[in-house]
Amino acid sequence: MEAQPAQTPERAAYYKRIDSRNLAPLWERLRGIVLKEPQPQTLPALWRYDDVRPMLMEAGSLITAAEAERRVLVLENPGHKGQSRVTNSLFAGMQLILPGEIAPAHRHTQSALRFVIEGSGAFTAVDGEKTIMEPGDFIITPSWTWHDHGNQTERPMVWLDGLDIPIVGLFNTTFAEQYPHKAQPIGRPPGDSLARYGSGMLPLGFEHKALTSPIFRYPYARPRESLEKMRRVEEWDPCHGLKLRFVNPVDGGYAMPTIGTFMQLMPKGMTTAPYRSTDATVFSAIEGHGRTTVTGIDGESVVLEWGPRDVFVVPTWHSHQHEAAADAVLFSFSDRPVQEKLGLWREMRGNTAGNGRA
Ligand code: GTQ
Repeated sequence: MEAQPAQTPERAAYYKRIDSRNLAPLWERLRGIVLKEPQPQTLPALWRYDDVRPMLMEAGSLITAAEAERRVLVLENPGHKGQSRVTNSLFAGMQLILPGEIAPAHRHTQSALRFVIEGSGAFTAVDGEKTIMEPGDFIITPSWTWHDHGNQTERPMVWLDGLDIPIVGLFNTTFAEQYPHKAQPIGRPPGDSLARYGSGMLPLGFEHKALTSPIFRYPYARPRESLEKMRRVEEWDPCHGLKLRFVNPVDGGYAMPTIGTFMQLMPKGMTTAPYRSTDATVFSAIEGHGRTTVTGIDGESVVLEWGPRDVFVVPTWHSHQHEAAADAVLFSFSDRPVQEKLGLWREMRGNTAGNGRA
């Protein structure tokens, strides 16, 4: 890189003068905006569920779901304080619905995923269909669909929310509105979308114009069983163990247009090979425990120790290695579909130096 241009009184006076005309010298800015490689502000971070849960329950006694609209503790990345984001491009939060509560119906252009952490049998209603939530389920609220959440069970229900709020913010394309009633009318039986679209088949003549998968709920049992069967052939990916991608059955693409979702299994004792990619990733541990060593571009390492229900973040272009102390299953999500569509996504496997592109 070229050295920073020298500062002279003439130049300084000139910069000041052009600033009043809303002009700026690129040669003073270039090094800060066109970087040789990513320098994310996002920090590696971990939220232990045992720490978060009591605080979430405390929120449950401070405010109702109805008053809060969404009773969510934002998982705010310490590198993005005050910005309500878990990575530069994504939002994450822990949402609590207590027995008898309804989080009122609304819709927004932001897409949401729910990854169920605790409780059983509460529902989220999307587009006239109630979707029952069970631990480990991945559930989708597509952009601009009415959704309300309700809990008619005896126990609190907690899930991890992932939304593309910062992406929609970047484009200034946010729209939101309240439904005139607390809950939307239900027009189809629970599980209807999974029955129609989630069996490796599609109804004849089915045309789907939306960009999001028509399946609202991907129950945990299915990918879990796939991983269990697949492990028998011992074809481990050195960087990921066994890693599956949730797909939209209509086109084989990601289940959501802006957020990629994944589930992986690593057998007890596995240490994955170093891996980095341009999509900062949010992990939610489901089974097992282990640790992830995350190494930044400056070579500094952080060790994140995780167990079931913990959430952790690996920032963009940070090399990481997982060590599974017991058979471990991780759910994860990132903005990878967006990066791929824009031709920006890169990965680097192993320790080789370079920028991941020949
Ligand atoms: O459930 O609709 O975590 O609108 C943030 C914004 C959840 C939701 C969040 C939302 C929702």
